[in-house]
Amino acid sequence: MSKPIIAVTMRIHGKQYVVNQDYIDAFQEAGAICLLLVPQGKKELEILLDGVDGICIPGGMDVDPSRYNQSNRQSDPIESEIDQLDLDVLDIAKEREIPVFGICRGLQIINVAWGGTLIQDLPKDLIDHTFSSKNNQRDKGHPIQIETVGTLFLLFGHETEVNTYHHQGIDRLGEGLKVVARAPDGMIEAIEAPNVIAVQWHPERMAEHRLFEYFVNMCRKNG
Ligand SMILES: [Mn+2]
Repeated sequence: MSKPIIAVTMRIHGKQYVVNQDYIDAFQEAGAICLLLVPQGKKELEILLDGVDGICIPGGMDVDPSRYNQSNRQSDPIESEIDQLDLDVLDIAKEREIPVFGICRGLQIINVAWGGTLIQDLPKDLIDHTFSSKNNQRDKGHPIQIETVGTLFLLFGHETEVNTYHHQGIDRLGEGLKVVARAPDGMIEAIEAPNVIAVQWHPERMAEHRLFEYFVNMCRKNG
């Protein structure tokens, strides 16, 4: 069985392009080949994405709120070059119907690319969505309730526990996206659309990798 190629967008740390190894390990264990993308022109990205079977938009910094026409209220840090990279790649994915898997910031910028907005700094009164990062809990954070439609329900059933490392979240949902999971405080924790699945938690840091296996298989069928 041939291995699908999954392109993963990189992040910036100081003067270095970086990618968290957990994503690469998870995709490779699920049977994929990883191609890493750095910021560059959209035409160059179009060339690199020829023959790519799937795209992962991983976690990272906050999206510049000017991308959804809002002034900055505690969106920090932001990195315009990385926003442009993710948005260009998503644009190409939409046009070519390449499957997309969004994780944390990935879910947030997918929502922005589909015309939605973000909550720039989540209130912490009911659930502290930064909980896992403070307590180093890779598999625990809060439960999510899963809608019976969509892929997530097939993988996890009505409810599961996820980690939580985010201070932003979806406010107004982008057009054409469907909410498939929420935290008990109402926070949107997963969205789907044709060829798109995105989650607000970090499945690459968890012990089980059902989502990666599902996504890699989905890309295999497409290719
Ligand atoms: Mn959360």
